[in-house]
Amino acid sequence: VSVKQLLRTSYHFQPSKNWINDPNAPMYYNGIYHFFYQYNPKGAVWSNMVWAHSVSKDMINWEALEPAIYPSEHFDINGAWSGSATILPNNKPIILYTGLDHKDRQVQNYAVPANLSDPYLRKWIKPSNNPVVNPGKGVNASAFRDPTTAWWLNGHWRMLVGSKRNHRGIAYLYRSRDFMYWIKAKHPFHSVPYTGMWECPDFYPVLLSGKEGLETSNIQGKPVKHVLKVSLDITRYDYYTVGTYLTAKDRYVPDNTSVDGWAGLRYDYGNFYASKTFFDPAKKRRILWGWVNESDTTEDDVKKGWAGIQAIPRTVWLDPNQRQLMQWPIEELETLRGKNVKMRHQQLKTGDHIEVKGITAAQADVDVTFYIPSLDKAEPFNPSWTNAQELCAKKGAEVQGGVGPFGLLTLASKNLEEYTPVFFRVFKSSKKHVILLCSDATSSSLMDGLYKPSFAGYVNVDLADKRLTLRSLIDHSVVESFGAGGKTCITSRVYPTLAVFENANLYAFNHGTETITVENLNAWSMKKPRMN
Ligand code: DQQ
Repeated sequence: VSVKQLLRTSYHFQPSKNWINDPNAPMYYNGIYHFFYQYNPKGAVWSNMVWAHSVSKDMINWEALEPAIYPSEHFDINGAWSGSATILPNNKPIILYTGLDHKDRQVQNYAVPANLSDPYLRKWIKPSNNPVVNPGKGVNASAFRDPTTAWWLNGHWRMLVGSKRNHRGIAYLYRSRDFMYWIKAKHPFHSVPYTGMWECPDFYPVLLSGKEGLETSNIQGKPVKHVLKVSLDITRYDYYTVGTYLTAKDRYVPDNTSVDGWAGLRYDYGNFYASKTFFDPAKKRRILWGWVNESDTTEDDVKKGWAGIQAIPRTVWLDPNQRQLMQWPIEELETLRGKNVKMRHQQLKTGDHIEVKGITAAQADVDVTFYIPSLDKAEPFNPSWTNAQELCAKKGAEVQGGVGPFGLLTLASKNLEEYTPVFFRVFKSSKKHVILLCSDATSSSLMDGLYKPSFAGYVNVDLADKRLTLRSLIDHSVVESFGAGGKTCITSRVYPTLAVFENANLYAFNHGTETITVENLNAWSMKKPRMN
């Protein structure tokens, strides 16, 4: 394997080369999943944006097609930026996307398949009545982009466009009867001061209970809440709120348990941006795609010849507590599971790190249930620790605690010169326990110039059954982790120099004073799918 490809992922979505970013217009059409994404056909840095296109029957094995949308007309000559698909009645897909026009203004365009009987929908046309939405008076033409999937209600289509005005982040609402002639609503759909540009908004209904997903327009007569997600340009993270769609006012109001802005909930407390969901009618689920950027240098990316991957698609649904979402890798991923090893009722005493042997630890899926015999020695929680990432930076995997840190050492070299720990730490506060999940890149690599954050998030569970679960998808230079069945997710990019291929190891560890039991651990070697 050439040095260039040493850190390339195996089962995460990637084209064969070059730069990728945002997922665009994921959709399902006549038995095929379509995935478009921001792509630079000419190199491994962000530039020359086109819509690359891949198709799949399972969202795991992918076939690359020619780019579907690329600059060619006055309304997109300077770039074809992000957008979304809507399936119109009679099963007709249509894409809304942002074009950078000949004056570098951001305008919204549409594109439709040239031939609906081509199962792959290879060719897309951009009719000459584009653009269908201009920035208009009072709208910042250099901050007006990323149209959402449209939804139908009371005789009109509606869609959102992300924007800002001074420092206020805004989701503008547009209405149309025919998808061609759009009028801006008098009031923004939602806006929040001091949050800056809202990129890639996403708005969709979720059922109050159960994992089933809903079509974006399908809300009438159903007990639903709505989710609004925005990608904050300033922090480069994706934040969402759970709330109510006031259909009479055509406005969105977050619940009082949901915080707007960067103190709010995140899909992922690591590297995950510009995400977008779609409804999969084949399996009646809502699926989330998110871009995972590199954490190495631009020079490294140019040397590698590639940059950026997509996270494994995740099924999303409302937590029974109705205050947050749950996420889990799509079940199709399990078709890649090969050799399986297990660990059962294994005690982890202070200082233990026990190897999980017999799988390809650099390319693996690990699912573990930890049992916590006693919570008595949990460290006191200081209420000033509002920032999980700062707490993880202070109390890393090596800092002894009471209950934890315990978890997995992923991508670990033999003598632990390199390792990426994914672990829990349990604290005691006056009312309840506070659980921290960390995915700490600090010790992940001996290489210079890397961004190695101590990503972390709190996990809102009560520990009544004294168990915590953790699933980690390990794929050479990415570790994607799901705590407590998908309550808290963290994705880290890491670039080991020693812990590569067969020199990568996996351990279960405990650096707390209290013994923890690995009640059940399953680890699988992962096979390589057909990837573009
Ligand atoms: N990336 C696209 C924009 C979007 C940004 C351009 C988010 O449409 O706002 O590549 O990463």
